[in-house]
Amino acid sequence: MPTSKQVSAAYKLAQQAYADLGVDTEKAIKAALNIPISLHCWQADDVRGLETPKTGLTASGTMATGSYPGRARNGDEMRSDLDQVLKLLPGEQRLNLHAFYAETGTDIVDRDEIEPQHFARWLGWAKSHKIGLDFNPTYFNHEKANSGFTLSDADKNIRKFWINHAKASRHIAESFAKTLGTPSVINHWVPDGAKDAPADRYAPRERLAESYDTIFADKSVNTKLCVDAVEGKLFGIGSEEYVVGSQEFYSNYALSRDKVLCLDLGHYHPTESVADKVSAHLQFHKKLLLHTSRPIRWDSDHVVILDDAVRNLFLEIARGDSWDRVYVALDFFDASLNRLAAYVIGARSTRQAILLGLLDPTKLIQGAENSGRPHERLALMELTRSLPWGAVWDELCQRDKVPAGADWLKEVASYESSVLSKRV
Ligand code: RNT
Ligand code: ZN
Repeated sequence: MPTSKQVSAAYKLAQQAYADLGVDTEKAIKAALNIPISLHCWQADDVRGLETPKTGLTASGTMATGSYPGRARNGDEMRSDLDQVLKLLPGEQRLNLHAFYAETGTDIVDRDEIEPQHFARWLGWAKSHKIGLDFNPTYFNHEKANSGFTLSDADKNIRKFWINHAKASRHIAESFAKTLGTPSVINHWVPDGAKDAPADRYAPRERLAESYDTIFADKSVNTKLCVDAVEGKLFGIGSEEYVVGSQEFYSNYALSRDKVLCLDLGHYHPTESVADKVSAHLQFHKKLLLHTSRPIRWDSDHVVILDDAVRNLFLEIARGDSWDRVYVALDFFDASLNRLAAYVIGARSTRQAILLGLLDPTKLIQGAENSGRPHERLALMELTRSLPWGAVWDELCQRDKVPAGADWLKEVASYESSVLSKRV
């Protein structure tokens, strides 16, 4: 592993290589450290939540596979794991909570009755780390989601329950924002859909729009503090044929209701490029929420790596200079490997992609394009792959006092032997 002197020496050379292409690495490092990434709490416990486990629930869209030892079994273990993770990540982080991580002690509180006080421990934790909190209503893993429908269910009472859950959730997000002094992005994703061809595709979508309109009609919530986002998808487990909240549904909904549209890297046909969608949506939508994920053949939610999908996504944000129009959040869950490492790999590769975007010699490449030299454009784009960005990354880590290279693996190993291996 490189010493701190070696990191600095390599950085000096890299700085020059980038300067030759008109890129200021100092500016890129600062900007890359300042872009918040919202860590999803649900990698820590394989999306189980902290409610008293219930039986007889149908799978509703999220599923972590694997049985690597060390899963966090309660809020304290989750926070302890996240403490450790935060030490290994450079840059600004946030935490993204799901409603079913409420801690209600011995009381049984159903989702339509949750309150800010049930997240007091999470809030205290966020305060102590000086980080912001984001939120998600949990419209799955619940007996009232067993039909496969929630906000679009044909049963009025089921819809009402979920509408009340969403309303309660928005007040929680608002209270996080007030206490922490930073807006809370609340993302609505419902699993609603059908395994096989429904006879009616229209009515559920009509009901979904109506339910959201009822939720957002609550004007007592300050939408500067509680920032609502909506997330569509192509298909899910049990909704292979029909998803009520499809991409078209949410794109139009968000646009007409002034909501943030969430794009998840795993929610499209495998040949579609989310990177290409960004500049199309940003002509009309004010802001986007990006869920970085890694679909393998389907929406498998593998740990994010620095693949072309992620890299190209942030290149697009850089080339369109759209940094202040996107919220960045992680969304993956893999139970087959050390979960802390999963966080570190996913969060660090997402920030590496951000850095790569900021290091892009855009002016030069666009100059080649604008003066009719497509071969130069292609050659320069290829060159960016082998530029010494890794040296810039190591310097970024060093400046933020977190391990460079793969030095963080040692910390993960020692936490595994002292803490995770004792969880049986
Ligand atoms: C599901 C969506 C959603 C969830 C989380 C747990 O397909 O991607 O964002 O993964 O809310
Ligand atoms: Zn998602």
